[in-house]
Amino acid sequence: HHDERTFVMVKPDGVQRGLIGDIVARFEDRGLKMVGGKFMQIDEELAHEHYGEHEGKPFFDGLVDFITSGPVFAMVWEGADATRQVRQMMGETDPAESAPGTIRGDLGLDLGQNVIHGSDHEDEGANEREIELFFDEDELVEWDQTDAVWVYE
Ligand code: YYY
Ligand code: MG
Repeated sequence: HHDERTFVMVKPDGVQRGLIGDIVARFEDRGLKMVGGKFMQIDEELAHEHYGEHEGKPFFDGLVDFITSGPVFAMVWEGADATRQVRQMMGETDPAESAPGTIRGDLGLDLGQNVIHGSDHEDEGANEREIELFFDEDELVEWDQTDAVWVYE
C-alpha cells in the first residue's frame, strides 16, 4: 500500500521566505509523489473550517489571521505511510522543540510561524478530510512515478 495520501501546506511565512522549493524538494527526495498542488489564498471561512478543532483556544484568532495573511502552497503527497512520515519530517509543532534535520527544526524558530502544515496522523481520517476541503477530485492527478521501483522493494 503505497497510495496513502496526506495534505501538506507551506504556510504564508514559508511562501514569503521563499521556502516552497526547499520543502517540495524534501518530499521529492524522500520518494513521496505529489498528486496535487495549488498556490492559493485562504479566506476566513476556509481558515475556520481547516482549523475548526482549535476554535475557542487562546491562539485561534491569531492563527486565522496568520494563515489568511498571504498566499499558501497547498499540496497532496502520496506514498507508504505518508501522513505519519510527513509529520516526522516536519518536526514538532514548536520549531524551537524540533530536531535539526526536520523542516520546522531547520527552517523556523517561533511557534506562531512554523512554516508548514501537515495532516495529523493521530487524528483518524484528518488527511482525507483536509484533502477534500482544499482540492476538488479533478485537481488530483493519477500518474506513475517511474523511479518508484527504486524507492519501494
Ligand atoms: O498540527 P500542528 O500544526 O503541529 O499543531 P496544532 O496543535 O494542530 O496547531 C495548529 C497550529 O496552531 C500550529 O501549527 C501553530 C498554532 N499554535 C499556536 O500558535 N500556539 C499553540 N499553543 C498551539 C498551536
Ligand atoms: Mg494539527
